[in-house]
Amino acid sequence: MEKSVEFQNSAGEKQLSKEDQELVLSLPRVKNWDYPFLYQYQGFWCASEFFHGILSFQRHFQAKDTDILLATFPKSGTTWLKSLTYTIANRSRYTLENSPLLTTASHDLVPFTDLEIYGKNKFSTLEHLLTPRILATHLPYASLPHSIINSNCRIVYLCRNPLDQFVSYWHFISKLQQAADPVSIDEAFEMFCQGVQLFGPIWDHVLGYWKASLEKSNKVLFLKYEDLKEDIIYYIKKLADFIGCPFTNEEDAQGVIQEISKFCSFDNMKNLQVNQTGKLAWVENKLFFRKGKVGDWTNHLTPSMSKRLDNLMEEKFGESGLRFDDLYTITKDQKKN
Ligand code: PAP
Repeated sequence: MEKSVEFQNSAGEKQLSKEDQELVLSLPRVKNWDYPFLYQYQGFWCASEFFHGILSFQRHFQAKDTDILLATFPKSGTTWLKSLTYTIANRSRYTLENSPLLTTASHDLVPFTDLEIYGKNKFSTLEHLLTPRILATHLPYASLPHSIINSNCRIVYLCRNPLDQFVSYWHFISKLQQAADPVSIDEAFEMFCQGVQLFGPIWDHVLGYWKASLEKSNKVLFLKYEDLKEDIIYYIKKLADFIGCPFTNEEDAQGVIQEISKFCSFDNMKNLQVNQTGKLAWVENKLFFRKGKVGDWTNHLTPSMSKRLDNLMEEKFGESGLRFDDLYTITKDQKKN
């Protein structure tokens, strides 16, 4: 397989230059259950098909001060964050009744800048995005293009309890692969605990943005999926303030924030026709809507698996000030029992 790796972009075109192919082939790699191989590039694991987009994004992207970058580890609530940010930022352009989200998936309205725009050479998309441009990435903070770090553009990071993130990812990839014999959750979990997952290790990803948010709180807003589930009204206001589109007292009194929370809710988004039957280029939209719950890991992971991950998270996050007691409320309750 060494020299027969096909360096296609996600549109299936072979695009990596000879030099970049050599770069990728020089990287450490592992066989994994989600992609045939993952390559370790700048400390994170990446599939061969994403290199064209990522390298091109890193080398050429020019951020504007007005840009908003949504950054997530896969399956941490990206789809939800995209809908919320798009709706908040464009509420003077579109009412909820004529929102483009009613007919277009949030992944199409807020495309992944690296994988989708640079990965498929769709540069005209960048020119056609509304202002503020809302961009998205799964890249770790340390691997973002320099112009994002050096400009005044803002970054919103959403993380999720790694136990639920893992379960969500395992379901997603298993459905995507449609394999007769999908990989067992135990096998996938073993690799996850070793830090091997697309864009992982998850703890490095989370810590990179966590530290950046502490150092530059005006630039990086750090959010947790579980917190949004707990008090979405508070976090919609916080998000709106952070991206420079605060709600007026009048909007607040009129219930605009509540309406946005309902509009972007899991049930409402999941049941839209576009998300029931529509497709992105590579996947059906409905795969991005499974349960949308906190704590589904209890239905899939054994107590010994959750304990192992708990210990691992304590080891990785212990010193950082990022409190995982908040995230692991269910684990804590279980421990009490
Ligand atoms: P991505 O990173 O590949 O784009 P992402 O949207 O982060 O995927 O992950 C999908 C998860 O978000 C699913 O979680 P689950 O598997 O645990 O159910 C999905 O259900 C959940 N999700 C999607 N939309 C919403 C929403 N509006 N509110 C809450 N959760 C949502």
